[in-house]
Formats: sequence, structure tokens, C-alpha cells
Amino acid sequence: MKKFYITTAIYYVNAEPHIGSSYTTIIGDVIARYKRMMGYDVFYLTGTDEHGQKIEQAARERGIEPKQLCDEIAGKFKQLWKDLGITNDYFVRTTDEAHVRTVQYFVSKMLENGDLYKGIYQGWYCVPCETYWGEDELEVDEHGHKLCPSCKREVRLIEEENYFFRLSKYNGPLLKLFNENPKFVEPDFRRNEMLRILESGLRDLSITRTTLKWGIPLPADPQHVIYVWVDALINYVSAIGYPDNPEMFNKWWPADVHLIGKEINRFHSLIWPAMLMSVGLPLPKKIYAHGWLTVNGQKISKSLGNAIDPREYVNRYGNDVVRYYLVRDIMFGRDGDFSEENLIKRLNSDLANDYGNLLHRTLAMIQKHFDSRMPEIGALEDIDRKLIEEYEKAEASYIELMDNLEITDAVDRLWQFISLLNKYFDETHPWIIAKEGNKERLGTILALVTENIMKVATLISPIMPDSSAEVYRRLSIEPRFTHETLQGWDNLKGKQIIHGEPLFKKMDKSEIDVGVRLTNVSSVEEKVEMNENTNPSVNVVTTEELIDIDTFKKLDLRVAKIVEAEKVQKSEKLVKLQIDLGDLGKRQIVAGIAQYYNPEELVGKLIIVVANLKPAKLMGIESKGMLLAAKKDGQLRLLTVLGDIEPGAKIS
Ligand code: ME8
Repeated sequence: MKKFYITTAIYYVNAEPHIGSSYTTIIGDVIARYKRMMGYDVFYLTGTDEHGQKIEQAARERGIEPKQLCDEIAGKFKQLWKDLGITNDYFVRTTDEAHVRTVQYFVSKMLENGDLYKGIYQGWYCVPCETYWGEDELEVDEHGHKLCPSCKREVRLIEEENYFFRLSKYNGPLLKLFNENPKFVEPDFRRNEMLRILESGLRDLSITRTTLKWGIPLPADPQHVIYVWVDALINYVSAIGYPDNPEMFNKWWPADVHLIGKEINRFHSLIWPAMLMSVGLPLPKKIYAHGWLTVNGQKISKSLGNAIDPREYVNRYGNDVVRYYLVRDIMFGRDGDFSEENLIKRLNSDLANDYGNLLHRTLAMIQKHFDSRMPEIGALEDIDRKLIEEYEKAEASYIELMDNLEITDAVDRLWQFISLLNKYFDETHPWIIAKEGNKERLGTILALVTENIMKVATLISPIMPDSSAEVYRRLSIEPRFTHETLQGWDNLKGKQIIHGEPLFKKMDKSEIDVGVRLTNVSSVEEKVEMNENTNPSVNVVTTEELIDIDTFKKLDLRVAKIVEAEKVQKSEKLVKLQIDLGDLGKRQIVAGIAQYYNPEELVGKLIIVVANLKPAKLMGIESKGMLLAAKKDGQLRLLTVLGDIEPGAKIS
């Protein structure tokens, strides 16, 4: 049996879990369940990161001991994962005795191997990020305060004797690793960020502190406490028995995927592999650094009061709906926005209409015309054979996309098939055939649709385990999701079916009380877009209306280079771009692409713009032109040119 070892970031216990940390854990769970369904032996690990200054400080603020805080918050994480039906195989805590022993063993090995040396660290430290920064990396605010480039909070100057890790020694081996394994870090734009850091050269890393008590002492020099990041990263091997349980360790290591958020990519893609190289252990196969979630367009934070407990949504809509929404609406890998309004749209259209209603209609007819017994599939007609072919194509693409961790696209592909299945149902008009009394044909249509729904329920079970189990129950089959149920077309013959209530209940937007406050932001934005009559992303041209060449020539289409890009504040969709149009000079445009691209990945890219469009204002910001993009089924891709050409080049 093939194995699959997947981990999430382990979460700090200074604050309670929220929708952001839940996002990583839910996606990890989706992947773990998918691999189990495909026949892998899976180990899914999550846990909590409990040492360091940030936790010590949080405990002090509450007037309790750090360990007491850790126990309390780790308990809350565990309970939340249980409530969300997360199927982690283990929950690691960095205060676990076994973890502490492993960290001491690991770091002692780094010391023995000559990779640690003592020196004076004088520099800057960000407590919220538990990160050391070089002077040249800091940002400065208008009062001259030095700020962390990651979280923008003030850094502290520290000077103390530390042990350093010879990270610079691994610069060359890491470059080689990146060049030989282009998929070591994904998505590719995150990999490129890491490559740029490597190309500018790594500095040695301070990995102990003497002014801190809440941490794991270095055995060779116990006044020194091991840096919390070094301690935390080692969880990925301590949790699977390194070094005491070689049988278990060798079974699972190396990890197949470390799933993390983009802000901690450097630790996982550069420092962690260097640490592993130092002790001579194999490297993980992949680091996947996903994007960040905002809530109704705003950063998740306690002070904004939007660090929501996902149970609030689960209680309102059900676990599967929240999971489906997160996977489908937040393009996996990119930043995305959690909006209750969009969740309801997905629930009503994709789940209630497309999926649930199809099951409902089909089972209602089987109940009525076949006394609730699944009919047999009889002679196939062309339309039936075509449907089977389409299913096979959809299944193959779904599996390929899931294997490549293109989870959003995989689900999107499956829903394209569900649309086809609905179309089949409508085009074969079983209600007319029922009236005509052709039982064999009616049975074939209904059984074929139901077999397809069962297969869809199997494929979607990693994302929506509860509703898939419910579909199975209504078809009188054991809710054990394996790829074997995808085989053949007579899995259901003769089964007793249960019609039951609709699988998903539609919700009305007015039924919700939260979200209203912040969804105003997007409705304002939509209004502006409509009034200005300039949908900034794409305009649809219907093929029926033929135009002559002169009409086309009225458009001044040009190649432009993006020189700056930033998200428009308070807008879910808009990005402000400064573009270079060569001879036409530089100018600003605003485009509704924030849900599809991160501003940072756009800089330097060549795009196509309509350069002679009347200027318009979007959310008060002037836009002088419109970029072109292709849009289909909730996907959007910018148009570009094949090969290099100077900005300003005319398109004809
Ligand atoms: O960084 N959107 O822990 P942490 C998406 N202990 N994901 C989010 C998110 C958001 N808004 N907010 C948090 C640490 N996450 C370290 C990790 S690993 C050896 C040590 C998720 O509590 C995302 O996975 O700050 C992110 O990387 C992680 O939580 C950070 O959690």
C-alpha cells in the first residue's frame, strides 16, 4: 500500500483558532481524505506550537503560567478539529515530552556535525512573527519606528550571545534542490520568491536565546533556549517517532506535503531543508504555501472582531457547505475572501440546485414509478453512451487535478459534469417517457443518473463527507468511500432507495444577520462598476453580431507592462495597476482581478489593454484603460503575448 504523509502548520497558542487556521486544517483534511479514498495509507498531522516569547508574553498578560495557557488553547484547537470532523491521525504539541527529546537530539546532531557556532547576535526581532530581521530588511514608519516587513509591527533590538546555524553553507545545496525539483515549492510564484532569496544569498541564523526561559534548553549549553522556529519545524519528525521509533519514522518520512500559509514559506522551504541536510535526513517532497484568507474583504484580526469561529458557520449551514465553499470559492494557492454572501450563492446554486435537486428529482421518480427499487440499466442509446464517456473524462480530470493539488479546479471540473448530468436528465425527459409507459427506457435513464450521482458523491466525499454519506444511505450502500465504487455501472441494481428531504436547504440572504456590515463594501463596488459601465475585467462579444474591420480598428489594443500593482483597500475585487505603454507613457488602470491574482505576481508581466477607452472611476480611483482577460466558470486569466515584445506594441 502506498503511503502519504501530510502535515499542516502547527498553530501558536497565544490566541484561539479562527477561520484562517481552520482553512489550512480543512484543506489538509480534504487532501488526506482524498488520498485515503484513492487507496493510500495516510498519516495526517496537525498540532500546536507552544514555546517562545509570544506565548510567554500572552501568558504573562493573563497572569497565568505558559503551560496553563498552552493546555487551555491546545484543548480548544483539538475540540474544534473534532467538531469540524477533521481526520488528523495525530495532534502534536511542542511541549510533549517526546517532542522535547527529539528537538534536543536533532539540535545536538547539528552541533556535532559542526553546523552551529557561538557568536554575538545584535539585531532586530519581531515577537509576533518570532523572526530575526536584518537592518536592511526592515520598514520604517512616519515616526521613524522600525517595523517588521511581514506583520508591520514594531521590532525590538536585541543583543545577546547566541548559537548560530551555518545556513549560508546550505545556500548552494538549496539552489541545486530548487533547480532539480521545480515542484518542490508550490505554487510556482511562491517558489520563485524563495529562489530570489537564495540568489541574493542566505545569512547564518541565530538559533538560541538566553533571555528567554519558555523553550527547550540546548543540552550542551542549557542556559541557551532553542529558537522557537527550530523547535517547531522539528515537529514534523518528532510526531512520527524520530529517532526512537525507526520503524514508524521510516514508514512515513519523508513527508509528501507540508501544507502552510504563504507567510511562513521561508522557514519551510529554506531553513527546514537546510536543517534536515545538516543531520542527514531526506527532504520533504513538497511544500505547498497557500494564500491568505480575508473575511468580507478585511484581514482577520481580533481587534476587527472578525477572527470568527468557523463553528458559527458550520452551525448555520452545515460542515459540508463550509468546506465546499472554502475549496470552491477560494482559488487554492491564492489569496481569497471569505464572504457569507458568496457562501450562500454557492449553497443555493451549486449544492441545492445543481446537485441536491438532481438527486431529489431522480429519487422521487424511482419512488413513484419503481416502488423505491433501483431499476436496471437496459439497452443504451447514443445519448447514454455519450454521458458515460463524459463521466469517464470528468473522473480522469478530477483525479489528475486532485493529484496535482489543483483542488479548486478539480471541484470545478466535477460541477461541469453535474451540469451535463442535469442536461441529460432534461433532454431525455423521463417524465414524458413515464407518461408513455416505457418502463425499460425510464428505468435506464433513472438508473444511469443515479449511478452517476453515486460516483459524484464518491469523488466529492473528501470535500463533503457528510452529504456523500447521506447519498450513500439513501441508496442503501455502506458509506465507505473507495475508488472501487467508481467501477462499473450496476452498483445499485435492485437497491431500496430512500427519497427523503432535499440534500441541501436553500438559504435566503435576508435570513443572515452577520456579514451584512461588511458585505456593503462589495455592493458599493458592484454599483460603481455598473454605473461606470466599465466592467474592468472583460467585455463579452457575441459571435452573432458580425463587425467589419473598421469597427475593430477603432480599438487601440496595446501590449503593456505592469510596473506596480496593489490591492484597492476595502475592495474585494479591485487591483490598481501602473502600466508602461512604451511610447504612450505610463498610466494607471483599475481591474477587477483581485480574486484571481496576487498583486505581487503581476509585476513585470506583459498584458493586453484597450488603450483608447474613456477614463472611468472605480471606487473613486481613476482608470485609464481596460485590460483583457478570459473568463469562464468562475475562472479568470489575463491575456498576454507569446514571447517578448516592447511595451506599447500595437495589436492588429
Ligand atoms: O506561524 N488565511 O503559527 P500561526 C489562511 N506556529 N491561512 C491562515 C490565516 C489566514 N488568514 N491565518 C492563519 C505559525 N492561517 C507557526 C507555524 S509550523 C512549524 C509553525 C494558517 O498560529 C496558515 O497555515 O501564526 C498559516 O501559515 C498558519 O495558520 C499560521 O499559524
